[in-house]
Amino acid sequence: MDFQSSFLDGMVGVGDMTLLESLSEDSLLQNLKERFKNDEIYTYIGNVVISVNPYKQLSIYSDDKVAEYRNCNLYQLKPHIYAVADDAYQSLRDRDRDQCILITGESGAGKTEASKLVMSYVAAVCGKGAEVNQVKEQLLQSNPVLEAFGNAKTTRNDNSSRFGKYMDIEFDFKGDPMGGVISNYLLEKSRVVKHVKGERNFHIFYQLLAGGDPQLLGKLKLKPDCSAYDYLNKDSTSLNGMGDAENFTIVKNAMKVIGFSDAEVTSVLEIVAVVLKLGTVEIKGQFQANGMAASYIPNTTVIKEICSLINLDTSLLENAFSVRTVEAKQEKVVTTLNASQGTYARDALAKNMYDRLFSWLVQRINESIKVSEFQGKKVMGVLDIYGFEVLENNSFEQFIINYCNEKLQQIFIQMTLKEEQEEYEREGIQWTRVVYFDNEIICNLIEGTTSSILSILDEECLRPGQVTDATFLAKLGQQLKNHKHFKSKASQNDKRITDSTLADNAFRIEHYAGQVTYNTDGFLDKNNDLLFRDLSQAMWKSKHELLKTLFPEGDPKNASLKRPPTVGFQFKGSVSTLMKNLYAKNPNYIRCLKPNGSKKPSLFDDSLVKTQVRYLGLLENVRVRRAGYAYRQVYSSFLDRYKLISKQTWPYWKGEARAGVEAFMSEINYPSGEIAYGRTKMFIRTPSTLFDLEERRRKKLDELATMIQKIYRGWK
Ligand code: AD9
Ligand code: MG
Repeated sequence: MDFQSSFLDGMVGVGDMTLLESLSEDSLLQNLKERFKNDEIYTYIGNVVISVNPYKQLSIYSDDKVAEYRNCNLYQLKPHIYAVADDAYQSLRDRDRDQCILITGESGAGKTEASKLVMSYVAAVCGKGAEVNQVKEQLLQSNPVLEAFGNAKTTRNDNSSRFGKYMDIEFDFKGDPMGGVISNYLLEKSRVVKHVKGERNFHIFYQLLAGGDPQLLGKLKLKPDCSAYDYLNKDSTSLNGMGDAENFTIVKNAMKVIGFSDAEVTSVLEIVAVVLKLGTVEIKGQFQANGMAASYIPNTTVIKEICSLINLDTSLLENAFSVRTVEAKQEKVVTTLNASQGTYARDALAKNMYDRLFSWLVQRINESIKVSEFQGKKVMGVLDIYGFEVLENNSFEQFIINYCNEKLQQIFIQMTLKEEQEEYEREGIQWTRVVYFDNEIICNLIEGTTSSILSILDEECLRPGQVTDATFLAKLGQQLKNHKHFKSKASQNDKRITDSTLADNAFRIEHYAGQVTYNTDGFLDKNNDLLFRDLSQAMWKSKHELLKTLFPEGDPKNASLKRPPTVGFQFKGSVSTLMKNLYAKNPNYIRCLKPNGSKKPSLFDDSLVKTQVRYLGLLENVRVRRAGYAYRQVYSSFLDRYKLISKQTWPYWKGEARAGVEAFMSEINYPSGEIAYGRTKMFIRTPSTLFDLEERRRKKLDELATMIQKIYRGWK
């Protein structure tokens, strides 16, 4: 894709940063700032779009705008996300190339909004007709449903995606959407039972309580009051500008459009209610006659309500919270749980139930939007995954999220360089490779088959004997002490640790995006993600159809099922599949920036943006883009714009476009090497040459205007 010279006409700053006169981090930053202050939130680096979150509604997404970009001559249009969407769509439809839209940036930078804008643009410009419209609606309506169940308010973002999402939209040969497939990546399920002050649980809980009518709440045995539920932070239930009750109506409607039956919606809400209520089941400890601690439930009202909702014998659930059965060598050993183990079991059940419900929702949506295999299918993939996160306390979840972002950065580097190189080769132009920071070393540190953080974690999880988060950390320290991007105190010999902020139970990774310290507490547990068998068996015995299907391992027939793979192992597998999928497609990039940390409009925090510019490698991106030639354009468009500077080509040129360009360029004596003629495009090495051409064009336009005025006056 070649974005035309949108920096040219009445543009604030420079619309394509490959054309910055003097390139430095500061000039790049100033350009973004100047544009942002004028509500120009989109800026290009060649074919990459930088988007700065405006934190306010701009009038740039109207139907008129869609029409403008649709029939666009990109020539004079301002940079816009619609331009990328349009280019990707046209290339898919007319050039038969599968596309992917990669949206990256930190939490709150605007990825999810960007993905929705791309989807709505494509929906607006592709085919019409009743059937196609239904498909479009279903695809679009998957967003509110998945956001309700998978997004939550965090300190960084009121609507933070707590899962990763990749959606393939499938088109027929005409470019009409036929359906799609959604893949979901690791939901942050720990949020179900715990979240820090100022944050919230997943939106659906609040939506149900605020928007459910008395009859529904009565049926679900819920009170319309968040403070009645321990899993909902009592001090943080309001969400600025977002009405939970209104959103509940939107979600219910979206489920209907997708094709959920009333019974399915009820089943889903029953499980949501059960999860909420589990948090209020109080588990206490007592000593038995044999001196062993045992847990019990002093007040059985809630557990009875739960069991009536899921059609289960109360004693089965009570039992699952108070004992644990372990089968060893065909022998069953039953141990009693103390109060904290009982509470742990309760929370584990709530987290698993919600997580499995979420995956079921994705599958159910996929069933509705599924298309059977057909010839000539074209695909556009849209990736919206949780952004890079650095919190005060970073745990396993942040480790996984940041690992994923590391892989995305890798694919960005490889594909940008590859693409650039290929373009020069295609056009038959000489180019020297640019040195770019390659984060492969960090990816290997995390996911390598041996001596990587994930491999060591799995070893510890699978090793019999006394394994703890501390033994895991010690092993990391031993094996990785010489790694440039890793630090921990676990290794006594590590002389590099002079930093007192690195706690004994933590390790630090030097990510491409900066240092992050991870607290290892809970790593083993979260990676193992084992649910006591008593719990899954109890759930499977429930006569609640949906719930039962969520716990297949509870079926005695499946009792001999092998140990499920660890969370890290599974995640690595899905990331690798995702990467293969992305590599096979033509990439389009949207790189989102967060202008400030307080979610405010019109505030541009230089240092915050600078950090992001740095870690997104934007400066290198510009350098790569202009390492050879800063500007390139297909001959016909170039001729159209500049033909008026020469009498040879103005007003008409009858020959080939390339010959026309060569004709007028030969009249100007640019230094040798400044211009190169490729097979379909012409290339300009430095921005000042382009500006010179622009200046010549402007003068010519002025002359023409004066001439016309004279003629006009002569007439009068
Ligand atoms: V996270 O990694 O999921 O926590 P995102 O997805 O990058 O994050 P999101 O798209 O949710 O961020 O944007 C955060 C908020 O910024 C939105 O809820 C909007 O209020 C605001 N936003 C983002 N983009 C735009 C925009 N183009 N126009 C107006 C925007 N507001
Ligand atoms: Mg998001």
